[in-house]
Amino acid sequence: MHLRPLTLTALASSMLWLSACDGNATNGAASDAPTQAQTASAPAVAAGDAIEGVPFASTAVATFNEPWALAFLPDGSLLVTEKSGVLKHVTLPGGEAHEISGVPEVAYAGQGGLGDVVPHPQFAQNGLVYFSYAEDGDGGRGAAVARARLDADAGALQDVEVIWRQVPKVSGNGHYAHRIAFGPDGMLWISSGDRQKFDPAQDMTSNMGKLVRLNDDGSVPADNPFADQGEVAAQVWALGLRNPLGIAFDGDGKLWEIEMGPAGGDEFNLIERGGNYGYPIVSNGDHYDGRPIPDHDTRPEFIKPLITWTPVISPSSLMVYSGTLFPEWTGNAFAGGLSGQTLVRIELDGDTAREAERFAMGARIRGVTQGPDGALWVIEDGADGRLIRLAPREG
Ligand SMILES: [Ca+2]
Repeated sequence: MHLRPLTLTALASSMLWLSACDGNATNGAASDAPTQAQTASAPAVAAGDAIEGVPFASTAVATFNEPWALAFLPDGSLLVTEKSGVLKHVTLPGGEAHEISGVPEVAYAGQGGLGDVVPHPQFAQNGLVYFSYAEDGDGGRGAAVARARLDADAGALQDVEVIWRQVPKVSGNGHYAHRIAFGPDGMLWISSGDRQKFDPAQDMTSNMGKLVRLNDDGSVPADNPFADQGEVAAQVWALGLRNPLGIAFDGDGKLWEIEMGPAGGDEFNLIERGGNYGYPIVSNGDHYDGRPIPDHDTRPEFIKPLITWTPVISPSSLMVYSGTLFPEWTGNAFAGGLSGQTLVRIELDGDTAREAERFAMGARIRGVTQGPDGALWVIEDGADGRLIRLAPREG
């Protein structure tokens, strides 16, 4: 790994971002569509808004090279992954970033590389972080999830242990998905994309195109819905997914999922135990080569999405907001959009959801999360992706 020089923001004002600490480190960030390097290098913003035309104050803190995920730690610092295989520890409010050693070699190509990062719910006690990445192996490539102990003082991951892998490994560099979340049940949830191979999403001998639920050590819980159907099937909680780049629990413990559709048909779903979401048999989008895929309403046995987007927004990430800094948004979901260059606000109501608002962010949004004080944080896609704090405007 190479240490990359960082463009840092000198913040003019001393903002007490971390004075309150409700510690909910919602995670978010992910990838699908090919990364397009932003043409103009985005300089760090020393003062004023980083984004024009949005109804909140925005402050850029640092820039990263193809950032993919961001996650807050209990002390108010955060971790940021870069797709090439670099993990950085970022302190606030200054945005100083320090590379963390010990990341395994990643298969950096296309949509693949270092992916998500999430701290264990008891990180303050055990120091464990979980991260996903694309790896080479027999037959091709696949996503892996590892856990390790973060020694922030030493700037290193210790005791790295791979606890899950996509099977089988296949050709290509797309649709890893590999988003990670911990549920209120303490379980580890992994979104596993179809690797652009379609049929594995319905094949229970593969964990591709699935939502996986594991114990925090990677073992399989006995109460998973397909626990009696074999080793791989036992991991599966839900199936028929394409490229699920965002998973997030709400305050009631419901799990919401957002995924990229093919040509059209991005989806927002409420995940049900053992549910089949129908890909590639049904989709409200169609194949890129123009061949139709029957829409969801033709096959009611599959769970249909609560929201579909055509034209697509290319969702990258998902979080459910639990803060109060934006009091009118408490309990709403937020999704980053890549091609849409948006942050989408989604109102959740019982078992339903609707798009409420779409903010034009002026850049592909790769990740979104919530800071300890209830600010929203986004990270842009690309070679100079900025880490940006969003907060209500004063007055
Ligand atoms: Ca269709």
